Amino acid sequence: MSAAKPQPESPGGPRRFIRGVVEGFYGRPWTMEQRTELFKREQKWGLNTYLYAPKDDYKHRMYWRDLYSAEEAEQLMALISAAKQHDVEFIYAISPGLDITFSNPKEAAALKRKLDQVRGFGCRSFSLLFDDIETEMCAADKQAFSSFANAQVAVTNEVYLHLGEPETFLFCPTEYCDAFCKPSLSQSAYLLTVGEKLLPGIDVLWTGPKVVSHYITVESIEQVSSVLKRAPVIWDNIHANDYDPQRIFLGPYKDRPTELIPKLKGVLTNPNCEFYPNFVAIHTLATWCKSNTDGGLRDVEMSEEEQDPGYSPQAALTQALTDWLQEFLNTDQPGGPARLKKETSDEEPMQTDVGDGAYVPGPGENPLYTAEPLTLDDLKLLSDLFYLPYEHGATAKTMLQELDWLRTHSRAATAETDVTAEWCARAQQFDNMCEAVVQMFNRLSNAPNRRILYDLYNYICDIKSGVGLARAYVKTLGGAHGRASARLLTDEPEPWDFRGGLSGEFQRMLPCHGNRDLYRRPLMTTVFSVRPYCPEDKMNIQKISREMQGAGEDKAPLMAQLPLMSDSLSAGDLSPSPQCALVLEDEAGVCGYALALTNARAAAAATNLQSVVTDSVFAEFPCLITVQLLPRVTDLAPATRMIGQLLDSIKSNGCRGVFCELRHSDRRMLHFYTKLGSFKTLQDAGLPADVAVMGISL
Ligand code: GDL
Repeated sequence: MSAAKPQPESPGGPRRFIRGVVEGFYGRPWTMEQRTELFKREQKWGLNTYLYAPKDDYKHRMYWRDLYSAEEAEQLMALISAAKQHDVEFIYAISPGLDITFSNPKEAAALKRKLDQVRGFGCRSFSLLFDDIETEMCAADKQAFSSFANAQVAVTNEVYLHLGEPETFLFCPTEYCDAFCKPSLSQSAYLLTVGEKLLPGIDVLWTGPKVVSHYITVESIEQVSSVLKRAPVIWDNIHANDYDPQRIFLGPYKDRPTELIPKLKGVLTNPNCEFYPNFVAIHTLATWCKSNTDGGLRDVEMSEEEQDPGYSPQAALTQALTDWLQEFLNTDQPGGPARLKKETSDEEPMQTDVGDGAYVPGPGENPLYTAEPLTLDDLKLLSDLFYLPYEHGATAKTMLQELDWLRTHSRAATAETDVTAEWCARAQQFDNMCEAVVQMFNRLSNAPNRRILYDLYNYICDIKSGVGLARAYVKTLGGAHGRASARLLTDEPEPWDFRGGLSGEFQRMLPCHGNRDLYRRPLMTTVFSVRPYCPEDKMNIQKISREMQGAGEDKAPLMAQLPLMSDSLSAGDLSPSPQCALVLEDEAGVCGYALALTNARAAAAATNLQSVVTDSVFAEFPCLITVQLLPRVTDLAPATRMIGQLLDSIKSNGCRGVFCELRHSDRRMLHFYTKLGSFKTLQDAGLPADVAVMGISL
């Protein structure tokens, strides 16, 4: 069942490892010219597959039943034959899931008719996609099929057999990643049915643990393979950017150990919507596919260079950027500068836009503008600024760290009258880094290959402005007056001084501000870990609870506070439910905890404790949790992680509602729960004046 390693294609030999690109994103599809360019590159880099699945192409998804017109047919035929010429397998995908009625035989007939038409264009490989659709079946289908999976599998098998069991036939399930599996990967009735009933010649697409997976581990693939009863083809969204118009991904293919290769049927990357900037995404995937998989055990959590002897993301990136630089400097492009073309080519151009007599400035006249050439360092910086969905590149991280340091060590923050020499030196370095971004922008916008530039333009403009704002801000922190500060403080800002439009305003108003903890983590010098509670932690927890209950100017003396069930839980008078107690630790020891009682009412009754919550709260939110953090935990991200883990365990214990009791004087915890955003105030009536009750349904 496990797929072979990448190997030379041999007719009649073992089935090949599918490696290439899926055009599977939302938004403007690529042009036929771009797709043909893609096939050339794929061939050059050793990739062998292209999956045609542009979400917003009318006849791929919304009007899937409609046949192609003569003109469209001609274009598709040309495309399929271009793929063939470049040894690329063209897989035609169709997404009927928006409105198909599985039980109506006319629908299967419509699918067959459409795919027969495409077969007539020379295509031999096909795919049915059921991603991103409603999971509720219509009344007619409910009558005919016992489940959604059965309906999909029936129609897929029928179409596959109709097409004569093509060598390559892919199926994308509706539960296409761990996160979508209900209730979990190993218990998903949907996927178990797919695994059992989908004909064995059909391969299954899978995006990994999440839609956009940070890591894909060997273990996770072994798990899904055992459910699906076949090795999946990874549909990798690592470089997809259709979900955020401010981001594009120019970092290397990463965090997928090459040990995966023998465990998979293939890998297809669904990259950025912009065609030309995908050079790095596709080039590095090709390097990964070619990598040597011999070697001992590796761990994706290990540091980058040691994690995978067969593949180094950094080396693959440098290789890709070196080749990409040549592409940028290629003057033989539509819209490229004729002047350069003339200088670099021996051939006389048939026609140039400067005509025969190219302008030569006379003495005392303006010299011709000569652009500084783009460098490899520029491209490295560009890639660092637009790296990967879960990671910024090294320079971007340094810039964030430096800005954070400058902010927290400024005059205003330290109440000093002057900034120190160190502050000034670091502010200067930060300014230099910002200047490098501006210079990179200038050289990029003068590069001869306009097609790549235009695809990148909005992004580089955006980062240039963002960097400009940060630069001006640092100047004001250092006490600069004049233009820099005026730019930030003016009453009449220009529109580029408040970025992001309405969506930006919404984000700034949300409690977690888009939950950017990911990028704050590298700024922290403290390393926190969350681990299960053990009996030796009891004393520490009691200590933290007492300390926090008594801390704060406006807190009543401990003895005067009304006892809460949470106090008994923290004091150890009530024991937390099994697998429902976690502690947070830093280098100095335990600094926080999260404990839960999954049946709080029963525990209260058993110990004769008075509870402040009403019976209706108990009925809907049976589980009590209590969380506490020492003041040295200033970043709430690790605590958020801890509570996330606790809620997961509570949920897997079968509990569907959680509440917590909070004292109004405990502002920190009130702030924490409010910031989490998901906890709502449950009960006001009948509570002591000092107490609030918040809860969440799981
Ligand atoms: C998805 C969609 C894909 C989209 C991607 C990133 C799959 C199977 N489907 O869920 O079309 O481009 O997310 O937004 O990945």
